[in-house]
Amino acid sequence: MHQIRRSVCPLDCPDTCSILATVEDGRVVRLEGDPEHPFTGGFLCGKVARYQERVYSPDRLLYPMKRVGPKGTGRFERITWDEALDTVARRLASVAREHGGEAILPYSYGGTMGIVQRNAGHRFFHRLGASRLARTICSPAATVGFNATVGASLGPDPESIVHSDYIVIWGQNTAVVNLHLMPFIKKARRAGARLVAVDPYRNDTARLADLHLCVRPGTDAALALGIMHVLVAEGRIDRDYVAEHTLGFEALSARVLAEYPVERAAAITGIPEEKIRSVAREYGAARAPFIRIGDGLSRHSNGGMAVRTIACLPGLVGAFAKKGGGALQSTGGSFAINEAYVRMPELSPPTREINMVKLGETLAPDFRPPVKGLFVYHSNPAAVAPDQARVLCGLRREDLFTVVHEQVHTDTVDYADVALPATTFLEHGDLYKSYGHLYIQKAEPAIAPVGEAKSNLEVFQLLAARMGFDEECFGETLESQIRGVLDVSAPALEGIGHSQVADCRPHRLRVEAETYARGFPTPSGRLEFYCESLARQGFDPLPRYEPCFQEEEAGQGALHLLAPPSKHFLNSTFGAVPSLVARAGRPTLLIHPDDARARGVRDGGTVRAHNSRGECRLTAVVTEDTPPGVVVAASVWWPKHSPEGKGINHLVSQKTTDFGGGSTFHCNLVYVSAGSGRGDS
Ligand SMILES: Nc1nc2c(c(=O)[nH]1)N[C@H]1C(S)=C(S)[C@@H](COP(=O)(O)OP(=O)(O)OC[C@H]3O[C@@H](n4cnc5c(=O)[nH]c(N)nc54)[C@H](O)[C@@H]3O)O[C@H]1N2
Ligand SMILES: Nc1nc2c(c(=O)[nH]1)N[C@H]1C(S)=C(S)[C@@H](COP(=O)(O)OP(=O)(O)OC[C@H]3O[C@@H](n4cnc5c(=O)[nH]c(N)nc54)[C@H](O)[C@@H]3O)O[C@H]1N2
Ligand SMILES: [Mo]
Repeated sequence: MHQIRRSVCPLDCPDTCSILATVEDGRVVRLEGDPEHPFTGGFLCGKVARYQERVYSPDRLLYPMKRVGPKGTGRFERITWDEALDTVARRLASVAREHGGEAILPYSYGGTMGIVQRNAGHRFFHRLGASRLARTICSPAATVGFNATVGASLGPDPESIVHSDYIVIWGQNTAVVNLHLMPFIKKARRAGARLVAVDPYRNDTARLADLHLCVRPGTDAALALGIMHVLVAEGRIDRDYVAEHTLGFEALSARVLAEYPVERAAAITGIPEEKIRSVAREYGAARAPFIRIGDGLSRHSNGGMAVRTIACLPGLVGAFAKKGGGALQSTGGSFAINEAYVRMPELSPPTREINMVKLGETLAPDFRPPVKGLFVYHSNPAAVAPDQARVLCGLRREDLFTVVHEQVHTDTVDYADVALPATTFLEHGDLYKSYGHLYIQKAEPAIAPVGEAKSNLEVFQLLAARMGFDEECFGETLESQIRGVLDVSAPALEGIGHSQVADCRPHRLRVEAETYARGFPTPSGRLEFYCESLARQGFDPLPRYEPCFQEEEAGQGALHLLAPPSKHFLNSTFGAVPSLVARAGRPTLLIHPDDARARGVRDGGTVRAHNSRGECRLTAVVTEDTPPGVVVAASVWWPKHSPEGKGINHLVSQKTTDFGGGSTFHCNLVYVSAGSGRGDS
């Protein structure tokens, strides 16, 4: 007997697919894309289509465990939930008593994007008076930068891209990370749209494009300013739109005319002048140009300003007012739901905030006041966080009590004092929004929890009870929290309440495709070429280009490392699926033939990549897909699946972005040498 259950992909990906799960005898045997969901369009990516392998993986944590070997060795003994919860509650209470609540750090990110489960720990840690975590590892620079120009990440509706005649994918490997947008792009191209990709290497998406602008990493703002120069100098501006809907055009045009002639933009970006001119002319002439801005390009020290600058382009040509035009960074701002309802920030005393990008620094023995208790859930910092050597060093500290609530036996679990088994999305319910489309959907569990796994919500409810937190909110059901999240009066949510989402089908927000048609949610109500609020924070109020590195940082032979997502993984989530790990092969480094030759590196050989933070070994792929000076390592491998247990994030720094304190995964210099084994350099 089999049944089809509706579900939603909980992974941190813009596509948020609607899923049909086939269940036989209580086991999930097949997952398929929901044909009724307009964005999912009836298919899943190659990763999630195999998610059932992950549910029943030999790496799955099935019961609570306590550590019996040295930290990092992953040796555990089974314990009961009662013993686990008692231990965790007792240890957290003693840390709080001896060192203060701030000595406890919750660390969580995007393992599940479900609104209730993702936020279920917040009220607990707020009540505990723990340090607050600034969840910055992904895209704050892009969000802050985009919003400085247009006010909020509202859209346009990604589905409207079918009406565009000129599509620019800027800093995103869409065919890998936003796969379900591709059918819409294909449709637009069938109707004649041109596709341009702006990326420092020829990724899977650039390969499909009509034109690939191979920009030097971290120089996108200069490219956008060069394009603006052409638009202004040649009068390819929508004057009426500019006058009515934008702020600061005179100042912007003075700057681009004086400071960003095409020759300068070409010298900075490495893109020939003629290409910059022709792209600017095509962009200016297009009926409805659409720019898909990836968060990838924002993971540089100058990334926020780069995104803000690109977001100005549609303002010059009036593209936001055209069906199929505009610039899309995220649709997240359109979901007017009340997530604070789950988080309850009002429970927190004024505690310090710790930037998650700086976990390595935070766990160092000299950090004051110290962190003595760490609670990791739905994140895998031992694999995904920057400056891996520092992170692992911190996790090894004997005086740090570490709890890890996880589905599978990750590297982070290896460092836990107590490991708790977590349910997957097929085993718990939740409400899901998206950052890449405009549908909201609820999901019920498709199967019973595997082993003794418990959801985030259950774990924090049980712990709250053990800690003696007797406020009613610590017993609040999932249903009641979903009701609270949706209980807002916003036009986008009209007719989408608790009882409507109960059908577990996708519900489209009540928003228009041209999301800024009624004005921009900026302080001036206009698209801000000139942004006063940036000026108040000490930034340049106008778009500008600032180099990522100082000259002296780039020593001889340094190469620019990009560490973007792999097609076979989603962050580190699929390290627990052997068939996907096998497909991904081994950790590789794309390197240009000239750079390979100069270093005696051969295709398929082992290379050592290193910098002041550490080193790791990878297999060289010698290819012209990457230009001279740039190397690319698809991520994120589990360190324990990497040579010598060292992942690429050994080479990534804890440096943060200009806006928002974000991560800089693509803004690192490395040295590469040929080498086969340990010890050579
Ligand atoms: N298969 C798969 N899908 C995923 C993920 C995954 O790991 N695997 N991760 C998910 C998550 S958490 C996120 S946040 C999103 C990520 O999605 P986005 O951040 O929107 O896009 P990415 O493709 O990660 O961005 C990486 C691309 O940016 C390019 N890039 C790097 N530096 C620059 C630059 O200076 N200029 C320009 N123009 N481009 C640059 C890289 O070369 C690469 O092609 O994807 C989600 N989807
Ligand atoms: N080199 C490099 N590093 C990167 C990136 C990159 O592009 N390159 N991308 C960065 C980005 S954009 C991001 S967003 C981060 C993402 O980093 P993370 O959010 O840490 O993402 P994952 O590595 O997928 O880890 C999520 C973990 O949560 C667990 N999990 C899933 N659901 C649940 C649940 O309901 N409860 C509990 N308790 N656990 C659950 C999963 O088993 C998984 O191990 O990585 C960053 N790291
Ligand atoms: Mo992310």
